Amino acid sequence: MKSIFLVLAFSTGFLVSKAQGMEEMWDKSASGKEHPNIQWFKDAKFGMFIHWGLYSKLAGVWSGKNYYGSGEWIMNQARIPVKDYQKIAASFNPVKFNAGEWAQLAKDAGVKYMVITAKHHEGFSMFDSKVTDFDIVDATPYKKDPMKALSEATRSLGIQFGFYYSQFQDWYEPNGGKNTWDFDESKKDYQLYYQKKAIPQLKELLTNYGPLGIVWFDTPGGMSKEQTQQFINELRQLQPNSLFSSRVGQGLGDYKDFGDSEVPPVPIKGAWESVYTHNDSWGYITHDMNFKSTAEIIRLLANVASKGGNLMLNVGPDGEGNIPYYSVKYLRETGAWLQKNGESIYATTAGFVPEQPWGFTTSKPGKLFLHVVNRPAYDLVLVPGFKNNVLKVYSLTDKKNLSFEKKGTDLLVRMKGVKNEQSPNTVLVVEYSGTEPAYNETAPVTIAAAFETNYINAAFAKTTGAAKIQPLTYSHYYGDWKHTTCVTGMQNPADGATFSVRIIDQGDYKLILEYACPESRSRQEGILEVNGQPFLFRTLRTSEFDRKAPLLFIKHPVAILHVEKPGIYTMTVKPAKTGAELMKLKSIIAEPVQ
Ligand code: FHN
Repeated sequence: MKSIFLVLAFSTGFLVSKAQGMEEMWDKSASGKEHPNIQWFKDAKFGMFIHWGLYSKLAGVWSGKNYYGSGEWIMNQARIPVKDYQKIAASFNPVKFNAGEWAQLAKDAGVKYMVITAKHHEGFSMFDSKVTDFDIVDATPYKKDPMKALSEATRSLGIQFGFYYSQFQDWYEPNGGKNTWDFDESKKDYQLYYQKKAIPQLKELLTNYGPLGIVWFDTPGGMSKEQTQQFINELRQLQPNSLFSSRVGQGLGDYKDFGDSEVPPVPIKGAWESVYTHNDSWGYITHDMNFKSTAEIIRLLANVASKGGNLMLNVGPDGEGNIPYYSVKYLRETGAWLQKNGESIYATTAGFVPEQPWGFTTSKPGKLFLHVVNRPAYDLVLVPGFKNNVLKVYSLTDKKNLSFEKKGTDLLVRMKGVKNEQSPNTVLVVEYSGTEPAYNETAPVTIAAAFETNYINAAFAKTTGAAKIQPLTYSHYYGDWKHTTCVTGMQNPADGATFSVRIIDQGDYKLILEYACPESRSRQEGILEVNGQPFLFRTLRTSEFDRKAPLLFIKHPVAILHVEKPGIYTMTVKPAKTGAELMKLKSIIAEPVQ
């Protein structure tokens, strides 16, 4: 009876057919109502994403041409007709797939949950579906359901298992979203596609593969808020404990997913996740070797955890079922680091001390974890704004007690003797008494001579006039999204970006502006003011902002600042005259002059 009601609601012919903007593609807003089963997710902190499909066999090549960027989009990039694309299934035979090995890799990597693509935009089902013949059991020589084995193997190692499902985009289906090269988008009946394929398949996934920790939806579309709510209600009945990601759409998800490869610049309340490729593509591409190193993965994990979120890192197995060599290698090395330092990541919350030149902080009751990713010269770690009484400080891996002193609310920790072990992230633990203080949003940014480079990021600016802090999203290769928070909109002297900084050490500092500026708006005069002392500069050209192209930033040294008296300084960047936008300011950089 209920599903007929759903049909009724859906068949009101609610057709939507317009290009998906960034906001739509990535619904970052979650319902805000905490799901009763959310805590495991919040404590998990680290997940494995797996993009696997027919595109994995193409490996970024079609008709002898190499494609760059999201390999899972090759059917779209190359405008491959369904009649040609479906033929790939006939030779898709992942004989090297081994569920136990994949699950063991997840275990060795230290991830707490795994999400794999049951069906991506290409419309091919990587599971045994009775709803279509375009699936791995009916359409390929493999004739087995890898998802059955993988879900069991993963759960048997205590790792939560979930499915990614492209609920709106389906380039195989005449009424599915976004195949505009075979089908006329304006004539599609998305509701029919939801009725005939998406919903029945999701019911299969929520019925035949045991308890799912997560259902990861993506690029929502074709449904109103009411229809999305009914869609969720229907599926929720099958697995009330399963968490639905925010890209179910309409702000109705159980937790928030940021844009691809995006980390917010400051802590975010509630459950949220950052998703990253391991190289520049989600799906396997033979010629994409730009893998993030173990150090990059560990630092990214600490960065995300320090803002209270989860990192779900992707791997893209090839058409045979092999996980790329560097993904296996670097994930295992990450797991080895988590073996020794996991306490500073798993089940932590955002650190109450903002990002510092030396690194990030994460929290547990009575403990602040200092993630030292840039070891300070003379091994002295300054933790500003530490009001609580410190009981002891020690290095996490060898529990070696460290000497420390408090000067006012400055906690100074001596790392002397802490073995470096070439670790990309050395964790120190500060145990303190009293309740955990709130995150200090107004804390000045620290600048210290102990670091070759001190960044003052745009996110920490106080803006005046028309200036605003704006996250800019653009891409390098196709679908390989980048995000940079900048101060934009500075067009006259009243539009400024002001930063409160705390300069710890006396001495000279080279001040460098990091910005983007198109030729058409370059050669404009600007002012960098430090405690009222003006330094003039004229902007240099880099590139125009274009979502489909890299945004190039220049590091433009504009002044030497002599600091006689350490303390709080105010730095302001603004146009010298009224004109076009002065720049897209990414950061001010302070480098101690040796
Ligand atoms: O279009 C997809 C893309 O192929 C990939 O699945 C990512 C993963 O977050 N989501 C969409 C783009 O944001």
